[in-house]
Amino acid sequence: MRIVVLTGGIGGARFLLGVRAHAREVGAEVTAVVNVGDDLRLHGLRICPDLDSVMYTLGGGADPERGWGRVDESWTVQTELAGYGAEPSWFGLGDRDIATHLVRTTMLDAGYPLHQVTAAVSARWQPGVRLLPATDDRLETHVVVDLDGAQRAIHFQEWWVRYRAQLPTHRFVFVGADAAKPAPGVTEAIAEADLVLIAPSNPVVSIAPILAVPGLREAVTDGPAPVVGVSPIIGGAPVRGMADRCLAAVGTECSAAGVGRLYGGRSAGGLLDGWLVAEEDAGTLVPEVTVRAVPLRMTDEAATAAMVRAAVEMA
Ligand code: GDP
Ligand code: FO1
Ligand code: CA
Repeated sequence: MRIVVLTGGIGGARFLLGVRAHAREVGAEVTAVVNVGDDLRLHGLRICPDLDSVMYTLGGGADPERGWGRVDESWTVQTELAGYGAEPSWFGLGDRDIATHLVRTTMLDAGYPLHQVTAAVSARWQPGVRLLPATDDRLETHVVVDLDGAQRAIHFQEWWVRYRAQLPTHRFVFVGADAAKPAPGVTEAIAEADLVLIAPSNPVVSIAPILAVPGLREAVTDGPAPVVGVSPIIGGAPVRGMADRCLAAVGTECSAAGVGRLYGGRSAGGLLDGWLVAEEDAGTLVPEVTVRAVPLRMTDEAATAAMVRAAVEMA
């Protein structure tokens, strides 16, 4: 059995722990198609937050509290950068994390495409899941905000890390999406999949940038595999993070129903065949979509694997 998961960073990474556990139980292969819209270039380094959250989490190197960056981290370089007044100082770079960015940037600068760099860098971590960036091409999420009395587009990371998503926010723009191609292996994995899972990731800044890559959405909707999504919203609120701010900015109700309808039913031109919601949201209706209510808090790997089993059963 082959499972493909569309995923962002922290939430998707925890979900993938459950997918991997379930896959080991039933002998399935898992390919994660990971968002690259968060990526940024800083202090000369290419940083891929969602790929790294997934890689570190599956590899056992992630800081479990933060969800991003490394466990047992130190911040000596960050302090030295501040000593030079090197801006931006608002984005935290841990010493261990910087090694990942150095290796990745060196390989990218040598001309290796991101999907090859991802395979090389993640080999150290033995994630047990194939990691593919949604695209090898430039695709960056920028956010149109009101700032200093004018409308401006700022990088997603500045919007989230520097301003904590507290600026008046008009829309999200996936810079480069139109010219981007699915990374080699992505549409092939989807075409051969027995099941496509939409992780309980942020629908607006994690899943949408993946689907914005021309040909990727169609590969899913026209593909052979049933598509089951997992709601990141429980009882009208995200379990963590700023998905509520994102949904508000795109005019979508912050609810399991709202996100289900945002993804839409596959037979109505949308994405989903099935939609897993929390028990608190039992009774959620999404036109043309089979909805099922199950425990949806990823409290540990077994709880998450149970969610995955429910998704597989729906398919
Ligand atoms: P990011 O890229 O680091 O923001 O991570 P993702 O986009 O992959 O996931 C963020 C989303 O994960 C948030 O919207 C959370 O609501 C969701 N999330 C986190 N923990 C849980 C959980 O235990 N259950 C569910 N259903 N969603 C969760
Ligand atoms: N998130 C923060 O809130 N503050 C940070 O200083 C920060 C640094 C950082 C460094 C590397 C990395 O891979 C991720 C980092 N993140 C940080 C998380 C990042 O903003 C993620 O993109 C978001 O969590 C959403 O995916
Ligand atoms: Ca992300």
